[in-house]
Amino acid sequence: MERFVEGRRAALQEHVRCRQEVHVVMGNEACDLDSAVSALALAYFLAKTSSPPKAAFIPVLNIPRSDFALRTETTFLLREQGIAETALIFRDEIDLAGLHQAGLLSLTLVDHHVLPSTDAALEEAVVDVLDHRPLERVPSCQFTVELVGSCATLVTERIAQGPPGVLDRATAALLHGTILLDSVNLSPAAGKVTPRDVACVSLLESRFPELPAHNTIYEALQAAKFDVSELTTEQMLRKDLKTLSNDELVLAISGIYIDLETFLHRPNLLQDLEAFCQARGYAGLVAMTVSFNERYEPTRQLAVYSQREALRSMVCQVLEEATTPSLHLQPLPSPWSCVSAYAQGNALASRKKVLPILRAALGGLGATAGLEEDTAPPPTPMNSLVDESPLAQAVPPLCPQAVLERVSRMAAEQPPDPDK
Ligand SMILES: [Mn+2]
Repeated sequence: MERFVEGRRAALQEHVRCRQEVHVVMGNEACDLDSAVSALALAYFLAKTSSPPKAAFIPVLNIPRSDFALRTETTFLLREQGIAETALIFRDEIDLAGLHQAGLLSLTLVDHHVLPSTDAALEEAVVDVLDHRPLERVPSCQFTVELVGSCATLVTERIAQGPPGVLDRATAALLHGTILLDSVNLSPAAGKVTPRDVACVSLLESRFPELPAHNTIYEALQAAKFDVSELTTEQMLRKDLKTLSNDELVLAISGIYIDLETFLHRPNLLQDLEAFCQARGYAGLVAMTVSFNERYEPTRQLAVYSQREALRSMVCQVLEEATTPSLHLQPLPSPWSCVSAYAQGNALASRKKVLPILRAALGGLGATAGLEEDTAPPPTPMNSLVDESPLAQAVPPLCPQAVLERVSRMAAEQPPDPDK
């Protein structure tokens, strides 16, 4: 697999130059782990088994390269398997429409089966579909759409039906980790796993007995999903972002996965906040953080940033005085005069509860406010912990394992795009 990936760019260029078929295998626009791994593994399998292999099989990650760092569980698993990020081909690095116009493109869709309207022109190029979500539209080509826990299960089955000896260790590890993550560690309680997912995990383990234990890989992937330590401030702000707007301004609300004090003391924070808002036309930004203690109780903090003093005061006042629900905000020291920081006493008030408060405030600002909650370009495929704390529904104390499972289950319940 590693060598296969490393040769893709050259293969693509060579085939374009010689006007030979380019067969792209591509996942959905959220580009979650399942989409990325299914594309890589199926393209690898097709390249190994197609005879004569006159087409170049190219796995494409359906996001711009600049968004890849946000997919922390994917960057983690690929790095673990020695797959070079630089060799991957992202959506902004291949001209699919151009290839199609030149009559060179074949397209296999994995982990989705309906192209977004912006890609409607590519529909004629689709030759195969592997997906595990309910059939929305019957593809006009051959397709495998089965309600299993992970598209990686369908890819594993496809490989298992093919000639022996194709599966290598890295591909097996990618598929194995993906099925475990998607099926919430094969936990029946989470309601994601099917017997076919279990069978594929067993099959991969029988071929590669050295694959790590389920819990080890599952927990590592879950941890990687929420590990933002390597992200830049801009990437942190973008990872879990919503916006509200009226006819005067746009306000950003970012979920942040580190504690507020650490966040506020990041080097160049103020310049980064300013640049982020400037570049995107945001008048201000509300950063909501959530973290969990050893007993898995959430702590929430909140910061309001704007260079426009009047706006910042207004947003602060609205949040301080909110009653449905009351946020019980207590001011925290802030190193920056244009940032107001708070501890949020009401730790159960997730972003889902805070958004309507802000939306109402913006409505009061613009006279003819046509309010819109912007569902910006594919947000991160992960569930937002800022929206849904595992304790948001006030469950009685549980053992840590049960809480972890609950968090995982919530993560798994969300479709790749939590805003849709
Ligand atoms: Mn999937």
